[in-house]
Amino acid sequence: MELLSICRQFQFGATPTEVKPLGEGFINDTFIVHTDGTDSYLLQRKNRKIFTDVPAMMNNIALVCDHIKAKVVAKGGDPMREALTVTPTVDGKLYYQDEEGEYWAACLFIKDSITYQAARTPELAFQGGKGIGLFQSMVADLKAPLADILPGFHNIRYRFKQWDEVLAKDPVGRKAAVATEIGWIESRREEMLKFWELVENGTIPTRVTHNDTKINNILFDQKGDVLCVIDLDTVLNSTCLNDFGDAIRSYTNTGLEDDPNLENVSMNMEIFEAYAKGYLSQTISFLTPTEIEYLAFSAKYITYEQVLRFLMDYIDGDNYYKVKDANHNLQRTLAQYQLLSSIEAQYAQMCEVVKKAAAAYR
Ligand code: GN1
Ligand code: MG
Repeated sequence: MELLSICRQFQFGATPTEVKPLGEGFINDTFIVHTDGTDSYLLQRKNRKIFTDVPAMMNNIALVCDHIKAKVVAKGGDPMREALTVTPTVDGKLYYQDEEGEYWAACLFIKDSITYQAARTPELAFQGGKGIGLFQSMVADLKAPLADILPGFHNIRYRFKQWDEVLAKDPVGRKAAVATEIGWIESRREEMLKFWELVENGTIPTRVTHNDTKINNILFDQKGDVLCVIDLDTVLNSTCLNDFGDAIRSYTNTGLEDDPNLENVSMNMEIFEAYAKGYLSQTISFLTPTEIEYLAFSAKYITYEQVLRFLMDYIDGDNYYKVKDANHNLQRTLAQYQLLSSIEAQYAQMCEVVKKAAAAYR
C-alpha cells in the first residue's frame, strides 16, 4: 500500500508531504513523515510475525507514555519532549491495520533530538544510565499490569526451549559447522539458569522494564542530556536487570554489534563505570540489595542471551532478525561472543565498580 495513503489514516496535525525510511531497527520498518506543518512524525510497520498482538502492544505503550507524561508535567517538564506521544488514527485507535493485515503505528517526532550508535565518552554513558534509571523510576509505580506480548522475552529458560527445538530440527543444515559456537552456549547453560531461578522464585523482583535499552533507543538533546526513551515495543514486566545488562552490552562495546574485526570488540570499563553511576544515581532509592548485587552479572546474562539468539537464528535459517547476507547472524554471534568473553575477563572488577558506585550514592 502506498505510504502516503497509510499516513492519511493518522491524525497528523497537517498534511503529510514526504515519507522516508529511517533508522536501523532489525525488526520493524520505520519511516519519517514530513508534513506541511511544523511537526514531523514517525510511522512504523510493526513486525507482526514477532509482535503477534499489536493492539495489546500499543496499549502497553500508551499506558507507559501517559504515565510518564503525568510525571513529567508534575515536575514542570515538557511532556511533548520528555515522553513519546502516540498519534492516534482518524478513528481514534492506537494502530491502523491495512488491507494486507499489516499493522501501522505512529508517534510525534521529537525535534532537535539526537541518537547515537555508540557511547564514545563516559559523559554520554553517564547520561544514558541516568535516562534508563529515570525511566525505571518513573514507571516504578505503574500499577496496571502490562500485557505479556512477548512471553519469555529475556527468560533464558524459554530461550533454551526454543534453542533445543531449533537444534533438534536443524532446518537448513547449518548446525554441524557451528559446533564450537554451540559449545559456548552449552557450557554456560547452568550458570544462566541459576540466575534466572532468582527471578522465578521472586528473590529478584519484577518491575516495568523497557527490555531493549540499546543506546540508539534513547533520545538525547543537543547538550547531551537524555530527553526520553524510545522504541517502547518491548515494555513488559520483567527484571530491571535486563535493562541494565542490555545497555552495558551496547554502550561499553568498543566495536560494532556485528563487527567483522573481532579485535575491535571489548568491554570498556570506563564506560561501564560511567553508565553504572548514571543508572544508580536514579535507582538507588528503590533497587534491592540483591538487584544491585546482580547488576554486573546482568551484562553477562544479556550478552550471553544475545549470542544465543543470533546463533539460534543463524541455525534456524535467518527467520527473526533482518540480515545483510547469509553470514550476518554468524558474524553477530562471533562479535557478541567476543564481547561476552571480555565481560567475563573483567567481571570481578565490574562487581567492584558497582559496589563502589552504589556505596557512593547511598
Ligand atoms: C532488536 O528492533 P531493535 O533493533 O531495536 C531486538 C532486541 C535485540 C536487538 C539486537 C523485539 O532490537 O531484543 O537485542 O535487536 N528486538 C526484539 O540489536 O527482538
Ligand atoms: Mg530499536
